[in-house]
Amino acid sequence: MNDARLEPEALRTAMQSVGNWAISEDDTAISRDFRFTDFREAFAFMSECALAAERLDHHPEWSNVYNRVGVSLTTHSSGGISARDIEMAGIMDRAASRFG
Ligand code: HBI
Repeated sequence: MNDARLEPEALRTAMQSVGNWAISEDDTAISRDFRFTDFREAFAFMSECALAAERLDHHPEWSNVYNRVGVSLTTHSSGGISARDIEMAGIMDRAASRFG
């Protein structure tokens, strides 16, 4: 998976393959807010995603307040959104879908 910044058309196509992620105004990151039943589920989600991030060597910028997890993904080396961000977003979508 390369770190090259996705061009606008490729980015639009790639965004169709993930859930309700928003592109930042400066087109450098994608973000999504996840909401779970309780803190336990939120933290279990974060734990699962943390292991995936290590496997991918692609780490989210995220925050957690009780049952909510806010996530932002960007590719530092290209200063924008790459296929790695899209891949990680899909992994997070699928992890979240396994909770209530
Ligand atoms: N995580 N989200 C994100 N973006 C990056 O560019 C990134 C990362 N984790 C590790 C990393 N870059 C680099 O340390 C490795 O690709 C070498």
